[in-house]
Amino acid sequence: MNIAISGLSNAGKTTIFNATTGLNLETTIYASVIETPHRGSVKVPDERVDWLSSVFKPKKTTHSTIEYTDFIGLIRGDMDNNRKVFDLLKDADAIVDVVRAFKEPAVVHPENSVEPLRDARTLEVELLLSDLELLEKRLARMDEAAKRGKKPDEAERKLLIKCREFIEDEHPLRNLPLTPEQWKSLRHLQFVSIKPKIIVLNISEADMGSRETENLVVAIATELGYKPEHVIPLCGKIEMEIGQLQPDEASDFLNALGIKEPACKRLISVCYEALELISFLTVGEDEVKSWTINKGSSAVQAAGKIHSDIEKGFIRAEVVSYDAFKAAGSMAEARKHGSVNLHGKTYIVNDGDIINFRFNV
Ligand SMILES: Nc1nc2c(ncn2[C@@H]2O[C@H](COP(=O)(O)OP(=O)(O)OP(=O)(O)O)[C@@H](O)[C@H]2O)c(=O)[nH]1
Ligand SMILES: [Mg+2]
Repeated sequence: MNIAISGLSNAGKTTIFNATTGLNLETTIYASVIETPHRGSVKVPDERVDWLSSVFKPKKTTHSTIEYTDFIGLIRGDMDNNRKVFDLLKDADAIVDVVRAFKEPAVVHPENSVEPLRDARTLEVELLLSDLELLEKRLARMDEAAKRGKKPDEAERKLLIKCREFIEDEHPLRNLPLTPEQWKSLRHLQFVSIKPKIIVLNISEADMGSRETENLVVAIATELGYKPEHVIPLCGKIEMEIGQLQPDEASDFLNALGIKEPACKRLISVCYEALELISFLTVGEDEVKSWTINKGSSAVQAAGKIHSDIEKGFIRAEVVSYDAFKAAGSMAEARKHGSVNLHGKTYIVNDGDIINFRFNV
């Protein structure tokens, strides 16, 4: 999974990138100019994988991974600059917009004042403008082709016009109600406002847990049509310090600050929820591994995630839930309790299912 960190310049993008990846890249008080995006990969923390690994003692333990990218800031109205950022967003599964709420006079704000609601709106508008440009171009090309005698694909034309109207009403495409087939038919156009988005509100240390912060979260979520849980207030500066610590040191620090979950974990769990992702697990002496799939995936789709041969030759999925396995303590005990069940191709996989696929090659 690839998550692109975006935002205006100096909002704290690199700070959040450092907090989530544990890296320690330079952060500056002036807008940075970099040619290539920063990339960092992190393990998705999952206690279930750690526990299963302690039971099976496999040769290899593999967590799911997330790749974060961090690049230059978006600039209001500067399409040439923003296009570079959007090219990166096109490859992402989700966008994390960092919105500055911290007040630090030494750090230059591109709009010369700290106004989080305005900036969150600006970031959304820039996505809409980019998609609008793409739509206009596409529709113009269809019209030209029609003039030359090529019969237009009416279904596509209608859909694109619907998208354009939605954007002109200032709504991002991610909120447009469409059928799965329509979503699929839009995919190749690589719209950016179609991507799931989460907002990180980068607050001052003094505002952590404050009533003002709570109100700001609600204001941004309401105004821009986000679920409030998809607007995450956190103090980038502190989170970056936490990201540099060893886990045992970090937990003392978190307790002292009253932070329940560090940013690196919190962002991942919110992204999983927003993207409707779940994990299933495979276990054995060779490897304990977690696999990320879409919620609602069938057993045969999960098999395909591992290998196309397992999908093709699928016979049965032998499934035990993580909780039942943990309660039983071993596969033999879980079987005795009747917790291990055989399922066919259409079984809908649950988060935390431990699966052994039986297949023919
Ligand atoms: N006080 C305070 N300062 C912060 C916080 N987050 C970031 N900063 C500071 O703000 C400045 C900009 O942070 P960066 O992380 O470099 O911001 P950026 O969005 O990556 O900036 P560009 O890459 O230049 O667009 C740095 O001096 C950071 O130390 C915060 O939560 N509180
Ligand atoms: Mg930066």
